[in-house]
Amino acid sequence: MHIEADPYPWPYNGDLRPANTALIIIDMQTDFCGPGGYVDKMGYDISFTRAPIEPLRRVLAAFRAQGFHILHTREGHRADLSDLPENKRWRSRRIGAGIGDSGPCGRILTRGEAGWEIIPELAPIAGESIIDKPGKGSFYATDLDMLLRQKGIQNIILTGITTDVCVHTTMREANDRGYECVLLSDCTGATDKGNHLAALNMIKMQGGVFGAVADSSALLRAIGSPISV
Ligand code: C5J
Repeated sequence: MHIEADPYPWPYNGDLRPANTALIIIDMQTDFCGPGGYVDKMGYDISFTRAPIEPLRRVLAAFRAQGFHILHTREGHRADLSDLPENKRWRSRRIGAGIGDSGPCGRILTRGEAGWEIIPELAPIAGESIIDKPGKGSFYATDLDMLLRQKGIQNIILTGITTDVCVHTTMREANDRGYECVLLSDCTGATDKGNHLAALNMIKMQGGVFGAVADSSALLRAIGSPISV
């Protein structure tokens, strides 16, 4: 089985099964897409980072029904900020959304605070792994690679926010580790539309330098799931 994707039908070897394929949902937290969160405080239009919620909800329901592996990530820092690089804090304060400072949703990007939680529409359920990460990539300073290897994962379907930052960094990290990756264009979003489109384009260069790009309807069609789950 494969899905219609650009620049090649994905995965490359046609071996797409619930047992060897993981859906990774990156940072669908209030801080990145909710009112009063980090992205909102920085002054960006959160409609761009909220756009993936509905398509992602449909993919999540279909994947749960078919028994695919599902993992969620959360970007955030320890309450004492001991894992927050000083330059990351400085830059966030400079744009008016200091990590660790108080905001409308509690301390910004801080573990345990309301803004750091995954939004209710996409909340993890029992059996789904959650990866807490201090950086943009989901492999750096986490046990994600170990979990994927233990589960026998070969294919990764990347979704979440933001396309050009945490999703892209994770896709690059995964690709270098030999995972076969696809990014779902309508299940991702960025703080800037142009950056979202550029990030999609970068994946497709050089015959698919980081993998491929598809959309959720192609995926749902391929796995035989009704598009309107
Ligand atoms: C950012 C993320 N944009 N989840 N984080 O700082 O992409």
